[in-house]
Amino acid sequence: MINRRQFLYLAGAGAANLLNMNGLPFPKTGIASSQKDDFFPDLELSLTARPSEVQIFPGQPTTVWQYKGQVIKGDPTSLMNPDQSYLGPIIRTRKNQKVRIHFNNDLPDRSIVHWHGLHVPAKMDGHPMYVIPTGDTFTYEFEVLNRAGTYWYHPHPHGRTGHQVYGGLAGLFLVSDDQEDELNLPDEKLDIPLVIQDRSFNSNNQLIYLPRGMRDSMTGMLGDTICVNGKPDFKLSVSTRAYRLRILNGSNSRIYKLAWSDGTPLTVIATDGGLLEKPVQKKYVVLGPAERIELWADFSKYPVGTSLELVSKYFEAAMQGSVMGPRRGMTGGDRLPDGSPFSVLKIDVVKKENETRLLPKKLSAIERYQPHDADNSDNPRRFSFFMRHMNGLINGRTFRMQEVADDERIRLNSTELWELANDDSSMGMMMMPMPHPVHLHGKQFQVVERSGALHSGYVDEGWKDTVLLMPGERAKIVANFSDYPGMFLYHCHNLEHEDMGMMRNYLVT
Ligand SMILES: [Cu+2]
Repeated sequence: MINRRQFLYLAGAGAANLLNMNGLPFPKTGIASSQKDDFFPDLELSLTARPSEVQIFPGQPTTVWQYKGQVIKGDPTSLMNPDQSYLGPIIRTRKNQKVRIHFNNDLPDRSIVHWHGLHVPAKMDGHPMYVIPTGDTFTYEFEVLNRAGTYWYHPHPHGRTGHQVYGGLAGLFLVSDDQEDELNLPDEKLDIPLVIQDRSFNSNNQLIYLPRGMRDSMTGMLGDTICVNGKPDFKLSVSTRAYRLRILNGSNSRIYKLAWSDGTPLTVIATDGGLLEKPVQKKYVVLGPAERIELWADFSKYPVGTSLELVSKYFEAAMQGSVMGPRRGMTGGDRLPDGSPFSVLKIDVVKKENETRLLPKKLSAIERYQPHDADNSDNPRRFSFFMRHMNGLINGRTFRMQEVADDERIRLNSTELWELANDDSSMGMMMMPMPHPVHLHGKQFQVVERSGALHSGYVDEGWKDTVLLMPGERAKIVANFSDYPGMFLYHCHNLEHEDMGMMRNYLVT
């Protein structure tokens, strides 16, 4: 049995064979680009999205949608296409590098790429108004202004983002800088990116998306197979030394409560926007969709032969005693509801090696914002996120491509305090309590206060671009709107909620 949604990926495979006749994924049209004569890139890449097949399980390969990349100009090690994974290439850049990327759309669908966490001009941010049709190319040009950190990229066509990311379209965008170099953190083979995603597969090894239709859309897609770097049952063989683990929750809607299986605390060294001031120890870390943490993982205390797991612990995914009851009772992901405990990946300690690196006591300098640093500290902007009648709403409004409301207009170079709320009680029985991971485009911000239903396990000590709000929770954030005027998005990063309209524009002028 092939249902309609599986068929979308399978149909793409036929289209791919035709499109691949063109050969190299070089730019074909460049019509949507704004290529400037005075922009001299240090790094020029092509990135092509197309249907493809990967061997995830024995037997039939899985049809996926995938980014493939190529270095046109610059350091050839800046881009690495992963082996036997649906994930896109890992792009490595340095702060202040100028980057030109030709995005070729060879999907049987419209698309555009968003550089998640990067501070780029509005036109380069992948707003859905810039989607390109099949066969077209969009050329991005920007300078990497972000500090060292683990950023990522994924599609952003309105109404189609959940489908396209689930099909495989996502990749890491890593930035390094001089300050990070000085720390002598574990590098090369000791610097390991781990992209955690959940997927569901049918008996023919094909992806299943939203099998229960609207029921799954309301909660967000929850798969019953945990993949790391595109592979189920992921195993990592390590030596008795320290590693840098860069973890991205690349799932459409699943939240992870990460911990080591033996109870050792997690040593967190970075969040969405790069290194913390100093390492922090957490018994567990709650990581919402699109959020990143980096861990210092030191295996020197374990004897060779030890097996360890990174697990996701049980948590209550909905507010207790809410009018609709716990979210688990409603979720479409019946086989692995949100909040279920499971193993994320297995670590085998296989080799004795002497560690010479020490965990740095100080990692970076972060100027900590306080609420009173904001220009509107007496009168914060308030945005309330909720679902109603199958619509995703922010302050009661759903997404309109070009629409900006009065309370979404921001002065260039201002520093603002925003209060993000997931506790709208005015809806009464219509209110469905669900987590909402809220993402701002184009900015890194700081979480300065949380209130309401307080949950532990967040890492609010550093720069963030996505903040998870559990039901009943509020967070105050401070952001500076410098450098780039124009229209940017803010939205729920539960991708099904986003596709249902829980997304709005803010306009910087
Ligand atoms: Cu949401």
